[in-house]
Amino acid sequence: MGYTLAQKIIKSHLLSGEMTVGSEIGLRIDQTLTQDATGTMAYLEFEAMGVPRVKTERSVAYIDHNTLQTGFENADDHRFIQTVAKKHGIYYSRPGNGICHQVHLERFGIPGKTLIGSDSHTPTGGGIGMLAMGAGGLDVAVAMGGGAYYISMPKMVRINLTGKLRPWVSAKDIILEVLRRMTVKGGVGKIIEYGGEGVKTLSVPERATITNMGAELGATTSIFPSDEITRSFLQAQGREQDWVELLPDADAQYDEILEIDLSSLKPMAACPHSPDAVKTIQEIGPQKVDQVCIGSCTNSSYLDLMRVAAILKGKTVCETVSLSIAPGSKQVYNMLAQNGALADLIAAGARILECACGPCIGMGQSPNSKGVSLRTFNRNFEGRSGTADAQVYLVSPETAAASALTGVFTDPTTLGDPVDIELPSHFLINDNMVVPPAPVEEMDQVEILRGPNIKPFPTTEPMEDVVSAKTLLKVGDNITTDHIMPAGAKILPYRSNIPYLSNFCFGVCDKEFPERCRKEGKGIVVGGSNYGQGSSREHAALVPLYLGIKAVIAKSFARIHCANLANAGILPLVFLDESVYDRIDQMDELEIANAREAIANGGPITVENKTKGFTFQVEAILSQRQRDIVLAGGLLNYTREQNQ
Ligand code: MIC
Ligand code: SF4
Repeated sequence: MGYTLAQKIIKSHLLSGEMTVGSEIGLRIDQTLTQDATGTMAYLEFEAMGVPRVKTERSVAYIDHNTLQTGFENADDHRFIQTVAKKHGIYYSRPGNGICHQVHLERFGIPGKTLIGSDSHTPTGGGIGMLAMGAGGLDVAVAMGGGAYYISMPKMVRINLTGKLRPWVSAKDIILEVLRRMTVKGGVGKIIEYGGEGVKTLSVPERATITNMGAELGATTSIFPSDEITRSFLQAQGREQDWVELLPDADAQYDEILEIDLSSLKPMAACPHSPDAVKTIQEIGPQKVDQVCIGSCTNSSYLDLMRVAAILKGKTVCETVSLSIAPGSKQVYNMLAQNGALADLIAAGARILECACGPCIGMGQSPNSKGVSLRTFNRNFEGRSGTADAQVYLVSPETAAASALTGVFTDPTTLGDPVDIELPSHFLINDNMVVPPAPVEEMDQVEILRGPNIKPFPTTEPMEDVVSAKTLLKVGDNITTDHIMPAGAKILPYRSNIPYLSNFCFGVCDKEFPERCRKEGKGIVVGGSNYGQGSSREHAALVPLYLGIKAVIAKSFARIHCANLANAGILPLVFLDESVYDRIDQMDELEIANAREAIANGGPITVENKTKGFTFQVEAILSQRQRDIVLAGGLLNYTREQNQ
């Protein structure tokens, strides 16, 4: 039997385990990336491991999230990351150089290599045939130290693309269609491989839009073949030597197959507040729009912004709309400046932002009250924009630009003659904003500079014999890490200050939660299905840990968050009978007797609801290795134990 594309890369990087669906496999990691919002913590963890120099082929530290700098905190954290990078063998992409995923695709990604990043949109690298996955900061730290990255062997899904997109229909519409069909939990435990004749009609940036937003399916990752199109992209980036051909075997077996006829797709939008609430622009109708934001790691490539510039050229943004545009990288920005497209954007009235995540993570550009905001981003979770009652829709750059001009939802297919933009045969290459690490012989002299915002991360104790605590919060389905640990301009600067962050934990759901935790000293959270979807931020585990949360009992978990809970030493438990969820109320006291023994042995675990007087069963969806990690009180303790 032949192999799929992903299976081939897994096979060539397999350090432990069997490639059978659901069993834990350990992978050798060739490349890592971090961004600043998760990076500070990841490098503190890397330092705690005591490895002098990274053991990967390439590790890059990007600064792209926390670039508002409204106080000393961000600048201090950037300086910390810059000095850590210099000392320990990591390349440092300076603020202004662009969004990690866009820059990594342009300058560092290599087909057939493995990449993990402390950011859930790391699968963007699948656009050039990498096996690229989002992970918690601690897992990235371990990989930088030469350790394996563990996942459970995913199922393989093939999405067959046929036909060709009609003019004005975009790669964003393809991934919105996939989200519409599969939903935000449809990809959990799966790798999505794109194939079929339609693949040949998509450029690398278009493929990267699709693999990027595959994160919203909950998928382990998404991947495209590495073909002639990949080769010309790498050639245009001056990196043809990095190209290898990578195709699935003709007799590869897939667990699921989906067909999408590209020529049947229409411009679409994901409606508030979920990336899978997809409708066509025509179905939504000509509703009023208050704000349009173009950018983010999903849609900020040269191709995207050239199309936007062509639509805006010679026109004026509607007087009731605020349009902001953030180019994805310095390369894109510089090329637009050189060829005049930037002038067209400025002349039309666009507010040009620096090359960074910006509004996507609530760093500025929060919409007006109840404002309708059309964004080319990948997430529209409630409150993420910084305005609690904003209505955020996710759309293609073409739909965004067309709507910015009219002030209402506008289907770009009504714009008339298509704009035909080709990828350049040579991108502008200038890596002067990437600082290389110090040579080995000089690394000891590099001093690491720490600001007062950097606080030690929470320490943990080995798990107790009996886990007994009150249900301090009960939440519903699809709780995101933005609910658990919000981001945005007011909080994001404190990512290296867990005690301060704890004041905002679950703030979107229940402002009293942190206080309740402090009063009770320990607690359990009860959740619905797909608990912890979205970001890779390990703060969504470290902060609850700091607040005394011992276990989360949910109907199901998102992959990265589940691993982050285990790494932090918090028990992720799933109900064996989901209907029990309805019988538990906030403040019910739950107890697991013999918890250590039950975790060590595996299998069903009995929980007593002491308040209501009944018992029910749960299961820890953990590998043997993760059971040992939880028993040790988290991955750092476990690693220390292993090294003793
Ligand atoms: C996001 O898009 O939610 C983020 C901000 O990029 C996160 C990382 C973070 O929370 O720092 C992600 O996607 O992992
Ligand atoms: Fe940055 Fe937004 Fe991409 Fe996250 S999704 S990496 S915040 S641009």
